[in-house]
Amino acid sequence: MRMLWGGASASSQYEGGFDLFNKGIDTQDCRRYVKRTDNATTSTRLLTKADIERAKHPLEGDFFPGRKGSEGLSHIDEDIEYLSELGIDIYRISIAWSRIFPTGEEETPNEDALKMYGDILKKLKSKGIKIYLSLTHYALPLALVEKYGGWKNRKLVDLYLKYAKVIFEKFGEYLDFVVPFNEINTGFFSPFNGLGLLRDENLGGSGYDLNDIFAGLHNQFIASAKVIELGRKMLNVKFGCMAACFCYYGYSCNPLDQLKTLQYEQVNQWFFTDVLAAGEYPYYMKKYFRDNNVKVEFLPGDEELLKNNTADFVGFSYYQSNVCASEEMEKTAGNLVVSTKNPYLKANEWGWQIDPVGMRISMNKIYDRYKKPVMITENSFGYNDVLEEGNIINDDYRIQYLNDHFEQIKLAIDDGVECLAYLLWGIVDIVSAGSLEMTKRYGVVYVDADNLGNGTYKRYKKKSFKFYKDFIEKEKNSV
Ligand code: BGP
Repeated sequence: MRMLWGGASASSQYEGGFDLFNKGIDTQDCRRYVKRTDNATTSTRLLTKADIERAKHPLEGDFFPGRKGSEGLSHIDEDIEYLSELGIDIYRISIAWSRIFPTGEEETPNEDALKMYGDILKKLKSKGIKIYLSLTHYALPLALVEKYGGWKNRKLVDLYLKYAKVIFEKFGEYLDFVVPFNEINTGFFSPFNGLGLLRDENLGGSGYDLNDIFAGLHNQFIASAKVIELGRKMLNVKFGCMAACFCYYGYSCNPLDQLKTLQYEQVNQWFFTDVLAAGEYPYYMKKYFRDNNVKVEFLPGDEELLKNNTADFVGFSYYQSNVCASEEMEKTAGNLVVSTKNPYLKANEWGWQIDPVGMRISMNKIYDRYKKPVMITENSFGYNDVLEEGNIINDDYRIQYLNDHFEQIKLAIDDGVECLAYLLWGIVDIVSAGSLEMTKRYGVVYVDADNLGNGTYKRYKKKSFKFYKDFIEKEKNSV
């Protein structure tokens, strides 16, 4: 099958429609936009009890970007036309669990929400677009955080399976690819809060207990395996796992920098895909758990479940590469924070380092490790695009970024890597997951909205729209 070219988005960053069809409040609806500090990192908050109270009872002027997204649900027909005009083969969307089960525990699903998603999937299929579904993209019903403490409670596995079963029953005929969890390796140490753990300031450090983190991850691994086991009985789709690929380089040829780089990649990247694509916990995590007093509770049958329900392909999001330097390493929340700049690379205003060759390196490393097809599930260049006179957006920098990355993808395929698809992140501009900023734009279609949700939400094609459209057409005609 020819490699597919498409796009991707996420419910809480795209949809808006916060109060449509009695949606339950979820963890992404609680993340309040906090003006960015003047350095390149963002100052978004992690979820605390106070944040939840504030989200339930907002103060004057509070803004929760996940509740507006790019107002996608009210522009869905127009946006699908853009996807069709681009000629994309495949589109990745996520479904908000809390639309289907507002508290996560209702007896029956929300039929209005199911109809809404069904209409979207039908429209996409009517345009000949394959569907890649993320069952969840960081968000979980807030009620499950408050009642069970989030994913650290094994109860969530059953509730998640119940949600997945409804999605498979209702939409199975439309689905081509499914991933149970978006970027399972970034949910816990970042503002995304994919585990739904409450940060406890009294704990000091990152505010998390490492045992809660790895209990939550184990439950997500088990949920992923159970979803794949169920889905293989019900559907004819390919199941993926997905991790953010950070592509690490040692700061120098100092062996200590190389050692730190190896360790950083193991804990922050390979651990997750080793479990989900190879089917078992890797040796190096046993030492990590010993050194950090972490005890992961395996229930009877967990090992077989993981071994017998591995992913068909390995998805990864790729934006940038990073540098690991032993003297700059610092441990937080059981992870190493990397802050070193690469003198050979340029970066965007968020400090993300532009490295097309890193894409080729990542594709080779992932394929070499698992000998399973890879899929680039997110890629593009975050930039504060300017809407010029006549509603023009001259994003030549994004065209350059995409062109350079496409070249490296083709070189990786020439190396022998089997790549299923490339998905451009946020084809229509969406809210940034990390910084909650609308001005960190990735798309080839501009959305007129600012970081506080003000604007017309009108869409305007960027210069990169034609670039991507022409590229896809050339790809289709080249086979
Ligand atoms: C990934 C997420 C996406 C997306 C992307 C870009 O981690 O899967 O949701 O947002 O990062 O990051 P950001 O939006 O923070 O710029």
